[in-house]
Amino acid sequence: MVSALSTRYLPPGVLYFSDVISAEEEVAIVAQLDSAEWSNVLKRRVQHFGYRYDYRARTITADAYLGRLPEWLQFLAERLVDRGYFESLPDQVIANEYLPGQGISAHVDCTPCFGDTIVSVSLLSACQMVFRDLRNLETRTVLLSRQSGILLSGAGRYDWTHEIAARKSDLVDGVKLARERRISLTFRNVIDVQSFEELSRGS
Ligand SMILES: O=C(O)CCC(=O)C(=O)O
Repeated sequence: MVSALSTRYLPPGVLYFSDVISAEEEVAIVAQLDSAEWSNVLKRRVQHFGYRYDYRARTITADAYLGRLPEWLQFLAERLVDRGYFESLPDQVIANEYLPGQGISAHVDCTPCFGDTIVSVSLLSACQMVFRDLRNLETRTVLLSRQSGILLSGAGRYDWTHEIAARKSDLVDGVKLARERRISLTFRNVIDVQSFEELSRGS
């Protein structure tokens, strides 16, 4: 495990970048999220923007459209395009809140629902994300710092799972790092809803 990331260490198609937002922007985004309603459908609280994602059915349908991203997320979506991380403007964001001890199990983001590129921005706390190669179970553990971003594409998006262990601290270079409340913002592009509905009908 390394904390200062070399591109060679990351799974193929994964890119890590620090300082994607400023401390002031982080405070403003968290204030917006906390002034809205968090959903308790999962063990961790979530909020969906752009399109609602159905965790049980693993789908996004046309009636799940919630409207344009709010301005306070749109500027970040535009920044991710300006910096070359996305080719087209992401139109869906899920905010996940993790209290110390909470995590997210190993998964590959819904393949028919979302495009090739996914970016997750970390707010308020660092934590480790574990990647596992589905083909040979090789693992890579990556420290996500506060205000950083991690981009998943290609093999890192489709052939590796990612997860955050449900624990209160991470061991980083032999040092125990306590987790604080962490919020992540995951930006995605919903694949054309019409095609998706055709896909799910098997046509
Ligand atoms: O919290 C994160 O950074 C990852 C979130 C995630 O994997 C997801 O929403 O599918």
